[in-house]
Amino acid sequence: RKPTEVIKDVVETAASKVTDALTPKVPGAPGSGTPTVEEPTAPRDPLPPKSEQGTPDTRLPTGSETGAPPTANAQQGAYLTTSQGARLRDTDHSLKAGPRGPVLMQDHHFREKIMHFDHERIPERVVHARGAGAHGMFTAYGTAEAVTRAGFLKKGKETPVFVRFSTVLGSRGSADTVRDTRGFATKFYTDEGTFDLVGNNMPVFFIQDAIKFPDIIHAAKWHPDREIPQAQSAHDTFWDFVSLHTEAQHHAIWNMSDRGIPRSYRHMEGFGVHTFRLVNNAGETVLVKFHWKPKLGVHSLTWEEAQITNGVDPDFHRRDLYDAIEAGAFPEWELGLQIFPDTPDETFAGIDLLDPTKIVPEELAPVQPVGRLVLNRTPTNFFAESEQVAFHLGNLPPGIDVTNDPLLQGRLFSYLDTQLTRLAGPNFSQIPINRPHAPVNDMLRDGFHQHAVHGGVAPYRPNSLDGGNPFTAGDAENAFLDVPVVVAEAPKIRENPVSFDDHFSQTRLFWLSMSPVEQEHIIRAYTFELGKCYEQAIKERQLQCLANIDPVLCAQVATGLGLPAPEPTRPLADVAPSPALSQVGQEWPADGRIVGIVVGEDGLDDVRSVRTAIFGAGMVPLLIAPHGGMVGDLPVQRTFATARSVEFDALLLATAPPPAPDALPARDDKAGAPGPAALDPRVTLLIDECWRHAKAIGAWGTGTAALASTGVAGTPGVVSADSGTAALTEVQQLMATHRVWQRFPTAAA
Ligand code: HDE
Repeated sequence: RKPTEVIKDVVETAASKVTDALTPKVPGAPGSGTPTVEEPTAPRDPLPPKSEQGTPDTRLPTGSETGAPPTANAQQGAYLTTSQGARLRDTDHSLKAGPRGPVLMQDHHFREKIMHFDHERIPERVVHARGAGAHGMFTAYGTAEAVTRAGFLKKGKETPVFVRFSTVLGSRGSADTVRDTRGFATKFYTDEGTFDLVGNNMPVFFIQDAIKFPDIIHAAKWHPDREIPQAQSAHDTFWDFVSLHTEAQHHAIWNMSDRGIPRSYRHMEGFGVHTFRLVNNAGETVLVKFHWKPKLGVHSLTWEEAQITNGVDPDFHRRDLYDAIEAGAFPEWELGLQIFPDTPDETFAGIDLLDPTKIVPEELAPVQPVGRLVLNRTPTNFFAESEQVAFHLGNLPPGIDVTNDPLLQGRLFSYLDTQLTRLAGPNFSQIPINRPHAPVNDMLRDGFHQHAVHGGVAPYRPNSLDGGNPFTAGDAENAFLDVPVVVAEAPKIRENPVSFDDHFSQTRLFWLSMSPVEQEHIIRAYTFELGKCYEQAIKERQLQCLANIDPVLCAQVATGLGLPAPEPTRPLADVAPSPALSQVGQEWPADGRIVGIVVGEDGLDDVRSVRTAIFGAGMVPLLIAPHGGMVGDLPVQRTFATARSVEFDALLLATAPPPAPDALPARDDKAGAPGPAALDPRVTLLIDECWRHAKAIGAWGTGTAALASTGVAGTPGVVSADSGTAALTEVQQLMATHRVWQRFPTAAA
């Protein structure tokens, strides 16, 4: 069929989908959902909603009011045109006075093309600039119905979502696997208005009051004189701030833990951080914290893996997200709630629920699952969707309300404000990815980049000229309720509640909740980061903070820095650990995990069955051979020159290949060395790294010789088997715990 016919079909289907949703309802008519209210004139049909309020999936015809043809997407027709639709003959040559002559100013096509290109970039987000998004579906279990009237949490309700993951500090082009907090922002396109849950992969924040956000971000981003380092916290200004400003210590220890270097977005928890207030149909309220629990468990990179990945594949997390979705290994999370009674003091078990530097341990308030999120579609266009998506904490449906957390309150201002420059004006909610799926009738008008062709003459209330439309809604029409929380009579002051002064007890709680391996990683992270600072006073001040968290932690970091370990300046908090905070000690599904297989020209029957078994287990095989193309009838994904261990989660060896001609000389090949290396040095490196990064390694047949020659045979998590499938079975069992944890040294134990 001709492209024009295909496009016509798409347009017609899209248009018919939205017609129903947008058909105006007569106010007060049965089933209209609009209230019968006293209006100054007899009600008449409301005007149709804005033409551009279609969902991102069902783009409404742009100009239906002007009689212009409908558009299903931005590219129509088979011919190249100007932006005004005139067909073009040539776009490769500017209009010149003769083939060697000057370019003519009248070349309007040239000027339009270059003008548009000159303005293709928009300002990057001031924080969370680097990110990647995906579409998905949220399905509610119905378990939250008792505590909230929010329709998208009613049993079985399906709500389309868009999620954007991000790092905080780096620029748009920075690497994915840096040590940083990750953003986890979810836009639920609910029938009752959009709900944005703008969270992070850590449950606490550096500051307790939004007024300090510029301070922490100025300190954590690059130094203003040289604009380095990029996407790093290992520098003086960051540690200067967090050591002086001790409420940041709790978030800082999360960053120094393995949570700061996630294996992938699919392996991260998400947290709403603040406490929110839910309200049900009876007007009863509870306080809640939102949690996302990944189906694959929480899993992180090792520090060395993260650093190698920064160079080998700076887009690692972005690629992983898209690859997993395209391979059908859809990333999944459960949304859960920690629910607390809405008491006047807004505390639970002595923990101030308005303090965003505090968690409530799951052992005290279990996370109750209320729905499931599946990401199943990658964006069609990165800029249009992931870059232009705009989140805002004030996007709340009826049934969810905010609390007085001063960090949350400040965010309610910032997220709208920032879009004015980033998305160039106040009409960013008309950009397709930001359009609500609920009908909109908002009386907001004009402004830069207005896409809607509003009808009517009375965008004000009350009016008689537009038949009184739009009408206000009440409880029966599911209007949003600002919960009438009593505000205590109090003086206007710039002060925090006293409970906000406790900066160390939960930081210690986190430290004590870590397994010895995780504690060791934290020690190394602090030692690395402070080791990259120049100012002695900053290192000493942070060591003092560490002494107030835990003397073992402080002593180990001090040794690494070559500095004396100070004594604590306050009694160590007596806190019970929260085992739920550790990512060690459980078993998880291995969906979408990648298994590298070193293959040669022989033993391909075994390789074939291993490959099939890996696919069967929902994982992905990555064949690594001395050359590209095919080995036998199997496609090669990586050569020894292009493979690096950080790309896969476990390694299988079907062969022990001798050095290929393109290998660099190994240590053994140098003059005076005992003899040529038996194994290609790049395969030796793969084995060494996998072993150091505690990944499962398996071999069979001639592959077992590779284990022997690298000296790893017989060590924990290294399997020699009679056949490929036998090796895979054992390796798969090892992968369930994410890593062979006993390979890590644990000096902190
Ligand atoms: Fe944000 N934050 N933030 N933040 N934040 C932004 O909004 C801000 C905070 C978070 O993928 C900005 O559209 C203030 C906590 C995510 O588009 C900006 C404060 C949490 C994203 C902004 C905070 C977050 C942002 C930059 C202190 C976790 C990326 C561009 C009160 C609960 C969203 C933009 C995306 C983005 C302000 C603190 C999460 C400037 C003032 C706490 C995931 O508005």
